[in-house]
Formats: sequence, structure tokens, C-alpha cells
Amino acid sequence: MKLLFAPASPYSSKVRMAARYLGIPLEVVRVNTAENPPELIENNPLGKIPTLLTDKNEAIFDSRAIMHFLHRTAEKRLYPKDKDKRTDAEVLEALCDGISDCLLAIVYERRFRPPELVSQDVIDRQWAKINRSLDHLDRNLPKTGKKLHGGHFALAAMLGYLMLRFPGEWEKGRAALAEWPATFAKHFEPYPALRPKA
Ligand SMILES: N[C@@H](CCC(=O)N[C@@H](CS)C(=O)NCC(=O)O)C(=O)O
Repeated sequence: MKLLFAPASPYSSKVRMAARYLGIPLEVVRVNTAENPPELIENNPLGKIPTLLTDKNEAIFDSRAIMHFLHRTAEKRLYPKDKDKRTDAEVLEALCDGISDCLLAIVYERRFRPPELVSQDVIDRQWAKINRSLDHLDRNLPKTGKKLHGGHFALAAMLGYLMLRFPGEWEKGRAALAEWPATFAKHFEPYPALRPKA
């Protein structure tokens, strides 16, 4: 299977980590979404990554659909069997992906608008959501051991994106959250290689 991805993308990082954890090999193809590459837009009209192309040449997106596809494909599980634990894992993933959405909105606001049109109000509104959510995570970190699930990978990818794009802007007063990536890396060795990178 082939994954259209970019190294800095938190959602791509999440999916790559999950596939590695499950032992599913992926051929990764780096794309630049800004250039609308034909292989991407012909398979995903949204032009977003990650997009997975299966061996039957079906296109699967977005990252959560890919995660659930990987869960159904693998022998090992990516989401807990217990219903309540599974809901907790899915909500954690939704929260972390939602934070990544806010972070990306800030990055795009600065990257794609002329400096005089960048809206500080838009950026502040996103930071308010991010700060509330990071405080919540700092108080409610998931139990992290050998058994990992989709929520762990979404959290690791989102924190990796924060470390890449916003170093020094989120750690203060959130010691537990700031220490979590090191704990995660002890249980998932490929983290340094697969976390979001420039
Ligand atoms: N909800 C989507 C979000 C994917 C997304 O926004 N990816 C970004 C890169 S990190 C992208 O493709 N941006 C290009 C664009 O929006 O045109 C998912 O979970 O896969």
C-alpha cells in the first residue's frame, strides 16, 4: 500500500506510526499539497494528506478513516476491544487531531496570507482552543505502556507538531504533557524517526 504524505504533517505522522505499530508495511510517497500533484487530487478531491492507496487502488482518506482501515486490516488491534475504552481512545484522537487542525490554521494563516492581511484575531481564537485543550490533556493523559492505541498516536503526532512549529510556546505550566513524548518514545522506539519533521 502506498501513502501520500508530507514529513511535517501531523496526521501523516499519526498514520505512519500506527502502521508501524501494527506491522503493516507502507510505501511512502512525499507530495507537496500546494502544487496539487495529479496522483493526489485524482485520488482525493480534497487534495489533502494523508491519502492511502490500497493494493486494489482504492483511495482512503482522511487520517481517521485510514486508522480504522488499518485496524480492520491488521491482526493486532489499534483500538481497544472494550467499548468504553474504545470510545475514550477515539475521543482522545479527535481532541488531538482537533488541536492539530487549530495549529495548522495558524500556520496557514501566516503562510498563505500577505503579512498585512494576517488576522491576529483568527490566531488568538485558535490559541484559545489550543490552550484549553492542552490544559485538559495535561490533567488527563492516557495510561501509556506497551499496549498503544489510536489516541496515543494522535497525541504523539500532535505534540511532535508542536515541538516542530511552536517550540517554547506551549510547555510552560504543563510539565506532565511536556514530559509525555519521552515516556511515549520508551514504549514506541520509532517515534523519533516518524514524528513530524521539517
Ligand atoms: N482531517 C484531515 C486533515 C488533513 C490535513 O488537513 N492535512 C494537511 C496537511 S497536514 C493538508 O493536506 N493540507 C493541504 C490543504 O489543506 O490543502 C485528516 O485527518 O487527514
